[in-house]
Amino acid sequence: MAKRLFNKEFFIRSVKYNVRTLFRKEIEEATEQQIFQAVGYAVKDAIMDAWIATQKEYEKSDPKIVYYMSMEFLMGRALGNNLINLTFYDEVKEALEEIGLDLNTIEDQEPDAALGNGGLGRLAACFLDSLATLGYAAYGCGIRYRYGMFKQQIVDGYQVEVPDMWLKNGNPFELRRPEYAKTVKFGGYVRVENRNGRNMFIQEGYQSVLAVPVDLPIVGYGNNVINTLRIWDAEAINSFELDRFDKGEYEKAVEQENLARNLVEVLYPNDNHMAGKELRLKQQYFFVSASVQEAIAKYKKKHSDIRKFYEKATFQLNDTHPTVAVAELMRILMDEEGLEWDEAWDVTTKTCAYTNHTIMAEALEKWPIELFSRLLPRIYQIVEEINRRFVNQIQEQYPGNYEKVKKMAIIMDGQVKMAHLAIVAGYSVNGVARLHTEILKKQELKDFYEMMPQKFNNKTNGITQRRFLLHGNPLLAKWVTAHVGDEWITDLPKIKELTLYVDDEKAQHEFMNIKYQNKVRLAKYIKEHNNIDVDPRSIFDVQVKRLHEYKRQLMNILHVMYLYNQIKEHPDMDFYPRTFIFGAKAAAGYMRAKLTIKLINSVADVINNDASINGKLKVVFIEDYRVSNAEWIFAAADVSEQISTASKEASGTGNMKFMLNGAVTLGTMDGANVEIVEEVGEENAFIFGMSAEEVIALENQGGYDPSQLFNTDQDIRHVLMQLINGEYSPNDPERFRELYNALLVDGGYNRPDPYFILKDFRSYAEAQKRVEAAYRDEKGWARMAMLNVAHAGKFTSDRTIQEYVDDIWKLDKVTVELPEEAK
Ligand code: CBF
Repeated sequence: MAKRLFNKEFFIRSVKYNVRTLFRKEIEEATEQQIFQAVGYAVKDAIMDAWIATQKEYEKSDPKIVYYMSMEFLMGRALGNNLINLTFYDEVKEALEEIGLDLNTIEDQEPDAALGNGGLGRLAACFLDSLATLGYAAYGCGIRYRYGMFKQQIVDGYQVEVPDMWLKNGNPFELRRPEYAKTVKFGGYVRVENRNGRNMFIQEGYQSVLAVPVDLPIVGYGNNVINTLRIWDAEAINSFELDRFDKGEYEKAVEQENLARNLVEVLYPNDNHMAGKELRLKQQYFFVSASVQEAIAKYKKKHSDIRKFYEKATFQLNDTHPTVAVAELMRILMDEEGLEWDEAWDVTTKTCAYTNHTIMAEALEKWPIELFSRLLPRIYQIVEEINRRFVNQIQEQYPGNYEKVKKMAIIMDGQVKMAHLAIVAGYSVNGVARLHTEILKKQELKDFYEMMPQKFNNKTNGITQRRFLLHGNPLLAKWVTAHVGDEWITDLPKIKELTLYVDDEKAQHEFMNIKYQNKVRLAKYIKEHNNIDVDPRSIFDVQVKRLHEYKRQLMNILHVMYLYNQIKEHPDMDFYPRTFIFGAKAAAGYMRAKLTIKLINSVADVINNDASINGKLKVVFIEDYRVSNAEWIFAAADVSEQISTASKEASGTGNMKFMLNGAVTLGTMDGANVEIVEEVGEENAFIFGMSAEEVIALENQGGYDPSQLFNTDQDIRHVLMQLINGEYSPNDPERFRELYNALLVDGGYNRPDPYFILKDFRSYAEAQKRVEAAYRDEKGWARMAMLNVAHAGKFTSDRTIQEYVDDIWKLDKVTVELPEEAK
């Protein structure tokens, strides 16, 4: 990979200059935050030439562009990642050391750009990294939320949500582009006017808001390609209507300003769950309308025939959240560009493609027609017409079958079903792991699959190795490069050559030593943040992800309670020391999830303070799990807990990050775990529990009766009783009754234990035993962990993106040359 030249003197001068001009200080006087800002601006400067060159190249070669539309981009920190991809990281570190600054400390000053909830948003961020690295023209289109994902504080064991003021010190990497602002209209009514025999639809009496783009650079690895993440900010068009104020209409005078402020105020912190709020729909239309307008404006700069728009642009809808894009594109094509319905539909259905990320019923977006039509009157008319035509099509294909209409219509029972709209208007519908796509085809979207099988395809998720190995785990990254060369950075399957070393004792030793050092690094973090001493020689067993019942953190902590009972009952039993590490945010209104966090912390309190068990067991809940601390956590893990109820986790991507960092999967045959096991071999993972087919079959029978297990299995009974006898809540024995009831009485869907925690418990405990036994065999474990790294090649997002390009988007690669003076 060609390395760009780095001019150390120039960089140092630039940092010093920035400190002076931004803060009127010399470097010695500046705060750490100010230094971060100064370094950030210097790095943005270093990016600028390539950013301009990339835009020029795109203008010249006019490639097809993918617009990746997403409500969420969970970017994390930019500084370190940008340096890594510029291939300047070590040079900048050295340069800063020369002037007495430490890059790691500076990196720590940067707040995470947490414009996402979890997997879906982080996937979008990995995709942008891969698109730039592979040299494809792409825009990420999203929202510049003023407050991102909330900061989590743990107070007395409970989660407390604190606003995430990520922009409070400014963001050195962003670029505001008011010259490309767009107007977005809400509400009012549609007046129809006949002009020269053609009906014109004119929206009147609306409220409008200005969408102002703010661009962030997306640096490709070592290739001069800088793509753009365009996040839209909102501004009032007439910020303050003085005449209205003079007339005493104070509220009306500030209405526009309020609309703008509220629109982009905050990210809804719901993962796999629909918020159903009016403001959320407004947010969706806001960024989608602005992005579609922008895409069309860009196209029209070079092309006159709007009927061929799809040859130069494609919209990937990241879940159903941006699905209004379908109707917005139809609106612009018909009402502004003058196309007839059929022509506009032809363009739209060749432009939009949809990714489904979940089968969880509560995540499927449905909007009441009253709300939808009031907020987006013209868009609603268009959706109604799409629905009318689609229902006709169903009736033609399945005459007299009203069940089909009921199941598949876009508008039904007073609701607009966004997934149906996305499928009907999209030219591609993809799931995110093989198993998930099969479930979509055979179960959740069966009727659609039968009617339009050609649209369905699978794109197993991936992750970027540049952030999650090269940046997050420098020790391992260097070691891998020393053994197999550095091509893995842009060609991850090359990492397979590590298999040559898995039986080499020296390599095993080095590998385990690196893991140990990473465990020491995490242990220090835990000591600083949790004031808990953990032993880096113990097994680090980690479950970090959003808190959701289907992900079964509750099963994990019940098992910890069971192990603790075992140690207490048999103090002399042979037990390999274990550290169970959790990290998870719960949606603010998700009470059972929040109670699970409290339970984990309560169990941690008891176990960590019980001197009688000699530190054999430790439990840690890492506060505010996010991208930046995740990088350290993956690097330090021995065991990767991927224990969702089979069929429920569409893919998972944490599972891939752990694997790449040499943690062994303890999991169910769910989501991408299936493919991980396929790559690494079942003997190099710990698989347990019901299969997806078994789960679905049992669900279709209405569930099962866990009281049988409660009555016959003493260990299970014991831990369940501890939920209600005050063992972990002596001041309030009833505190965890809700969790007990969910398992034994009703946990939702009118049944006990809907996520089969107790049903899978024994099998899970048995798999945990196998983990312990395997870990005792040091060489065997090293081999297994190394094999996981070696077989992670498939799970790079570079592979996923190449598949999207080949099968869906059909983009051409672009190469960017820097002008001589910038080299
Ligand atoms: O596809 C990316 C991820 O998306 C989710 O996080 C989501 O929000 N629907 C899924 O839950 C994950 O399984 C999936 O990996």
